[in-house]
Amino acid sequence: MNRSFHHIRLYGILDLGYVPLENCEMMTRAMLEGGVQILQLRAKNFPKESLPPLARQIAPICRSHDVPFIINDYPELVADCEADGVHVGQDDISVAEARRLTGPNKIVGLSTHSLEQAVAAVSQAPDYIGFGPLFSTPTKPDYRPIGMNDIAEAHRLVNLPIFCIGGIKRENLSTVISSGARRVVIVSGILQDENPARYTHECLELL
Ligand code: TZP
Ligand code: MG
Repeated sequence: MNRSFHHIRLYGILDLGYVPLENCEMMTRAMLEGGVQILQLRAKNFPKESLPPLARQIAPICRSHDVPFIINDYPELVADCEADGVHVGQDDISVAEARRLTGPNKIVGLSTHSLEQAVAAVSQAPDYIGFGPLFSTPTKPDYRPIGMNDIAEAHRLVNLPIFCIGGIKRENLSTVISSGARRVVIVSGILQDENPARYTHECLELL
């Protein structure tokens, strides 16, 4: 598995809030076919034990596309999920603790919700950060949107791969890019489109 983020522009999340279990494999294939370059399984409100069996269906599909597979929230499940890494939030355990739990050579990503948090993230040395939500989004309803004004400054100050996230759609992606974004996460835009592979591909073209 190539763990460099150099080429990675588009991050897709298989969010079980949008995708019924029986459609997960099909949706994974569509996202990968469309060109998602890193893929996360996000299963808020699902029992922890239900993750590994599902993840082990998704992992080989990602591997066959040479796309890193990340699970949300549970560093201790990375090995059991056959995942390449974990994504943790500001209120979760530290990046260092997550690395200890995943074991060596795994990806650890960290959410940030302000310029200050993005700058502070550098000392934790995650493999990448999420930066947002830029816009209000039903995928993460309880967070105040931070807008696009700090995107360029975050890229100047933070020497980590930065994935802008939150309310990004094909329709506003050009504006987000013009504001300084180089990498993005798109969740509901992809998952709710009638043709997720095409939608993904069109977003990737813009990046
Ligand atoms: N973290 C910050 S915003 C967000 C997460 C997980 C949700 C992004 O989802 P969408 O549907 O692309 O707005
Ligand atoms: Mg979390």
